[in-house]
Amino acid sequence: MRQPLSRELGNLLERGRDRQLRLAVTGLSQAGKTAFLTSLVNQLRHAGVEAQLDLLPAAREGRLLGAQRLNQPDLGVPRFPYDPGMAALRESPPRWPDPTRGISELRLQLRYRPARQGWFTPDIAHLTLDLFDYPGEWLLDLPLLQHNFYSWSQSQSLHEGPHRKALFKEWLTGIEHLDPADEADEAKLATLADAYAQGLRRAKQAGFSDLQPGRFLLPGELDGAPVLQFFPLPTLSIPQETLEALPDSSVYATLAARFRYYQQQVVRPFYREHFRRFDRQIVLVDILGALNAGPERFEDLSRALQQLMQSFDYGKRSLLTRLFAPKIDRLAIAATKADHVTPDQHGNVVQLLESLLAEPLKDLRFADIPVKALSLAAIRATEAREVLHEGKRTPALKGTTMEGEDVLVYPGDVPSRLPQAEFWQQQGFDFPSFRPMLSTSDALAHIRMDAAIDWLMGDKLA
Ligand SMILES: Nc1nc2c(ncn2[C@@H]2O[C@H](COP(=O)(O)OP(=O)(O)O)[C@@H](O)[C@H]2O)c(=O)[nH]1
Ligand SMILES: [Mg+2]
Repeated sequence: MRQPLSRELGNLLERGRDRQLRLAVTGLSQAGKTAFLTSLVNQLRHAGVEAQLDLLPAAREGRLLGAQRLNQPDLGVPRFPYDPGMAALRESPPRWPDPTRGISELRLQLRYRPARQGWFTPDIAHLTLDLFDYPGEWLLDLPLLQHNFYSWSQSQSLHEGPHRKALFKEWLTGIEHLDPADEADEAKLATLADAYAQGLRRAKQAGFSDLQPGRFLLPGELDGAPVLQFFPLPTLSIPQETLEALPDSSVYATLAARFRYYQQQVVRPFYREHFRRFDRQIVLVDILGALNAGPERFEDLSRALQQLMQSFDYGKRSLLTRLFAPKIDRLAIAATKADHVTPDQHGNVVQLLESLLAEPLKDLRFADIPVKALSLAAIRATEAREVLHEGKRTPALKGTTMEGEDVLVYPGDVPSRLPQAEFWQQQGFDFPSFRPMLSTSDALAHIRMDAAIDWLMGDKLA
C-alpha cells in the first residue's frame, strides 16, 4: 500500500537528519577493549583537528564536525570510564587505563555534514552513537544454553591438557569423593564451587581462554551469590535417568537447579536486554599475545573464539536466532596491538586471524552478515624504524618497556597461516610489553583505527 505523501516526506527528512547506532565492543579480557573504546571516543572527539583519520571519508573530507558526550539512556548500566582512561594515559610516565570488569556504556552525538546535498538533506546532521564494552567471556556462555546440567558436565571433560588439569587439582581432588546422591551440604558445595572458580581464574591467568561459565571469571555484581556456586560433574559414570530421579535435596539436583538458574537469570537476560539490541559489533582478538604465549594457549584461544563466534552466527536455525532474534548487521574482527610487530608483518597478522577464524567466517558469509577482518593498534606504543643489520635495511620497533627501558627490537615474523610444530620449536616470535607513548597531540596515535571506524559507522556518516 502507498503511504500518504506527508509520511513519505517525513521519513525522508528523518533519514537525512538524526540517525542512531548501537555499537558494541567485545573480546576476551586483555584483548584491548578499554584501549579501543578510549581511543575511539578520543579520535571522534578530535576528528576535525588533530586526529589522523584519513581512511574515514567523513573525516578526510572535513565533514565530521565533532562529537559531544550525552547522558546515556540506560540508567542501570555503568558509564564507560573515558576520563579516567585518558587521565592515566596523560600521566608521567603514561599508564594503560585500569581494567574494567563488566558492561559499560557511553553515548556520543556526532555532528556531520552529509556528503550528498539534496532537497531534503539538511546542512548538518547528527548521529547518536551508543557505545558498549562488555566481556567476551560472557559470550562463552551461549553454548551453555543448549545444555542441561548432565550434558554440560559431560562437555566439560573435553580438552583437558595436563597443564590445565594441574590448575584445577584441588577441585578435582575435592569432587573425587562427592557422591551425587548424598544430601547437599551447603558449606561443602560452596567450598568446592570456590575451588572450581579458583581453577578458572588460575587458568585464565595462565593464559587459557576456553573457560565456562564465563561469569565465574567476571562476576560483576553477582560476586558471592549462590547462583555462582555450582560446578560440573564431569567424571560421572551413572546413567542420566538415575541421576535425574534423585531427590531435590541431593547434591546432583542442587547443582542442576543452580545451573538452570544461571541459564535463566544470568545468561539469557544479557542476550535479551543488551545483545539483542546491538546494531554493530567489533570483536577484538589479542592474537599476537597468544603467539607470544606458546602452542597450548594458542590452541585454547582458537577453541574459545570458535565458541564466542557462535553468538554471531545468524543462520536461520542457530540457537541464537531462535532464542533472541538479534539484529547485528555488520561485524568487524580485529587483531589488536598491531604496534607489537613491524609494519611489513601487518598483512600476515590479518591472514593469521582469518585462518584462526576460518570456520566462523565461513558461516557468517554464508548467513550473509558483512564481516571484515583487520589489524589495528588502538593506542600505538611503538614507532616503526629501520636498522642496518649486516649491511641490510631491516624494519624494527622502538618503544619503552613497562619497566621504563628504551628498546629497539625486532619481534619476529608472524606466520600467515596457523603455526605448525616447526614454528613453535623455532621460538620464532617474542616481544616485550610496552608502555604507552607520551602523547604530543590531543589525539592518540593509532594504527588503522580509522579503517575500523569507517567499516563500523562510515555508511551512517555518508
Ligand atoms: N602496545 C599496545 N598495547 C595495547 C594496546 N591496547 C591494549 N594494549 C595492552 O593490553 C592491555 C589490556 O588492554 P585493555 O584495553 O585493558 O583490555 P580489555 O581487558 O579487553 O579491556 C593494556 O593494559 C595494554 O598493556 C595497543 O593498541 N598497543
Ligand atoms: Mg576493559
